[in-house]
Amino acid sequence: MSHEIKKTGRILRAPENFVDSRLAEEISKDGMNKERRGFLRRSFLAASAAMASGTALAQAAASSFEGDSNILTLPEHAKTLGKPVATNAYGMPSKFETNLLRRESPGLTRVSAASVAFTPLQGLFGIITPSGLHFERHHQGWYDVDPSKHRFMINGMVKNPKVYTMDDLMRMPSVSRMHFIECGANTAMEWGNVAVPTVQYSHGMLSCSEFTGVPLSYLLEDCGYDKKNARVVLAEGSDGSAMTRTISIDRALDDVLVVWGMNGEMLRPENGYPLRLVVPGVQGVSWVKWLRRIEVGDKPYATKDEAIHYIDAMPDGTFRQYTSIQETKSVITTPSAGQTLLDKGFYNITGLAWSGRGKIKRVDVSVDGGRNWRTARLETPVLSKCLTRFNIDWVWDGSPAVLQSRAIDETGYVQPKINELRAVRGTKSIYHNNAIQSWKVAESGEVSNVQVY
Ligand SMILES: Nc1nc2c(c(=O)[nH]1)N[C@H]1C(S)=C(S)[C@@H](COP(=O)(O)O)O[C@H]1N2
Ligand SMILES: [Mo]
Repeated sequence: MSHEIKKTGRILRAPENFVDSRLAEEISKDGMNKERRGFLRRSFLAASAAMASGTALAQAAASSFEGDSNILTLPEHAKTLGKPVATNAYGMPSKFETNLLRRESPGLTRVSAASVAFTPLQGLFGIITPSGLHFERHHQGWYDVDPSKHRFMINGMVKNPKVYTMDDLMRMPSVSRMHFIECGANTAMEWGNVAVPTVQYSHGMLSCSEFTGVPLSYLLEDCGYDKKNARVVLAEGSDGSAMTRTISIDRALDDVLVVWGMNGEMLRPENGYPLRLVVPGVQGVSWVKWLRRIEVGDKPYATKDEAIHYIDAMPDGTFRQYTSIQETKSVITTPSAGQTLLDKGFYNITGLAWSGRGKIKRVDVSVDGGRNWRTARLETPVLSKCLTRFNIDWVWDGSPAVLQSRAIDETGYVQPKINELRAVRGTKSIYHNNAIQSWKVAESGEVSNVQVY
């Protein structure tokens, strides 16, 4: 593929401020955060009760309906007037759902406003992340930028450099596309065999939305980019971190979007309101938020965000640069670490699969640590560079089990085991860990994060 800009060189190791190894050790020693586990146990109770209809669980529960006032007596809400419309002019989740939140990992350090809050994957259905739960990752905090004052410029190797207002952009022919965004550092702790306590913290720098905006190719044409000599574009954010990323011109002309819309409304401030870049299949850092400028150039810019950050430490001491694509990956979101199976019997194993190179072709699931595999059901739609939901039946016999999922994409790429990945990549990396994830189910029903080789 001509998309990737490949370059390998010896570069000094970046100062490490992402993983707080001391806290990480405490988590791995302690297994998991006790308070959090209590919450998940309760929420899983509620979730499995809600899921019960139409399953073996429903049959098991049927005998206990006798004498249950919740079904025998009409509830208050069946006999009274409801609240009037527009009491919540902007609709909010039920008061019974207020525990489902973006959270900061107990194992990571917040460096002033630069931080990350993870998406609670264990509590979500389907493939779209509700906008209020879309993960947020900022190098310098977030802003609520006045759209009437926001400007977007295209300059560099173009015939007509232009400055656009939001009104200019929103008059253009727009498209809407569903794509996942994953931070390159998602699942970073697993490189060092640090078992973070829940799927929210191991995989929650992952979200998926419908984005609306104008193709970057349209804007590049509008400015008359230099077709003969242009090799790359540089995207620049208007925030205090001056986030800057080089993107190859092939990719920029392919499926990159300059967007204002997310899930049918304007972007949320945390996610770059009023304008951000969408770079399908590529690590989150290139999806520049509060986008202010695109410069067309003829060589990679090697900015701070691509020369000392977001490089992959290899076992031979070299660093890989511009390894942008998020390779095929999947994870079981329920049952997952921190949850508890309350009884033997039927469970729906469910999870997410995605590939930065196209569509998911197949997901296999193992309940015995990778010895035997069964093919899961993929729920539609299955879209390119988008999350795909998978489901598979499982009857738990009460003995210890190790749950894994393995995704295969349309290029034939198979998601690797952690030891296969380590053999190539070593253990010093932070980024691009797409290994198969293992969840151990103990006899007690408690599910925890383990590594299986
Ligand atoms: N301007 C700007 N853009 C940015 C960032 C930033 O700090 N500033 N963070 C990047 C990183 S590292 C990621 S993973 C994604 C996160 O996008 P989200 O906050 O919408 O999930 O935005 C990227 N774009
Ligand atoms: Mo990121």
